Amino acid sequence: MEMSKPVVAIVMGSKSDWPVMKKAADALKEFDIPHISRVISAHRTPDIAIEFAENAEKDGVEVIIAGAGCAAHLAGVIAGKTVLPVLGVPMESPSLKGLDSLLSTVQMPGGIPVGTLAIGDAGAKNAGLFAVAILSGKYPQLREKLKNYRKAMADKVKEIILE
Ligand code: RP5
Repeated sequence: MEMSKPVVAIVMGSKSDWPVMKKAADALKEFDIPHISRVISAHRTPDIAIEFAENAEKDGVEVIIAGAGCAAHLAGVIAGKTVLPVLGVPMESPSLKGLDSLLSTVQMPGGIPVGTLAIGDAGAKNAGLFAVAILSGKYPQLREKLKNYRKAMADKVKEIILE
């Protein structure tokens, strides 16, 4: 695979999101996909959010994963400034357990899509795996690795005998 620069950018609204968003990075690591993880806030650093999204394509990024919590507009703001696929991960929030983040991320008006995953850890992990699936259209070795990954998962389940 010819990937020298990061092809996936993981962005998140706060450093407090990192323990969850690290699951996306871990999934990418399993597939040896170069990536970058950084904090960008749609409301605290809106100019940086726009600049990042405007430059992502020319910087060689192919998929963006954006995690945010509460009034979670980061993924939508970024999607408004790039045609790269944007995957949104809603963070579990203290007051509404992430339902606020989920609805803010998933309810994009028709025209500017954000591919929204589940709230929290599962969503972050699946965002990483979804990025692999998207990239596997261009990098065929990844598709094979993904098939092996699924097979290993199935094999583990088949081994389980409870009584
Ligand atoms: C959002 O607000 C972040 O994505 C985070 O999930 C949430 C809380 O941020 P902190 O107060 O922990 O910085 O912008």
